[in-house]
Amino acid sequence: MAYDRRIELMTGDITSLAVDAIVNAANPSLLGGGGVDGAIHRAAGPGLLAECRKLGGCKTGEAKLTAGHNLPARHVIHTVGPVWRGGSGGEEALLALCYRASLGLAATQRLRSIAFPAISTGVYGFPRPRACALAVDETHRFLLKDGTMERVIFISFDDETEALYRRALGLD
Ligand code: AR6
Repeated sequence: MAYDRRIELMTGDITSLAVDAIVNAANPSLLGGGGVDGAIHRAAGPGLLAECRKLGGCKTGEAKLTAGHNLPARHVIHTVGPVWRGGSGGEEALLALCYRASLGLAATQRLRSIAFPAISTGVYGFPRPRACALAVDETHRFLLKDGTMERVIFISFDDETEALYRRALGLD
């Protein structure tokens, strides 16, 4: 299958991207943590935490929007991926929901560019090949019926993850 040219791959730090929204792989408290969540809060500054405190948390598979504060990105979409517990607890469906909820929220806000980290593949332990394939599938499904989004970036922190995205897009 030919991949949608609105999809781009990058390697690096998501906090450096000047896009309409970067997606945060958060936890249900939305009050910060390690990994990409910690990096986003550090770069955004204390205003992000203050705004997050007012949101009342976020359930697994859901997404909430804040401003980007000191980030070059205009907004942050906070989503909570599933913790991997072997795969029989609906983890795949929940991770798919994260992508659907984040893209849906971006579309309702008329955002045109969005960047995703590999949600759940760090501390939460979701197997990377499956997570990358699922991210690509859900995004393709969304883009088929969306006329607003211009760029969906999958940003990897390491070369192996980028290779997994390339495979999922049929680029290798
Ligand atoms: N830019 C892009 N990707 C990154 C960055 C960055 N600056 N930093 C890490 N990654 P993780 P999770 C990649 O652990 O598995 C937090 O404590 C990383 O290599 O950040 O969803 C939250 O508060 C990995 O591929 O998120 C939660 O408690 C991916 O981002 C928990 O971790 C996700 O790794 C969420 O765990």
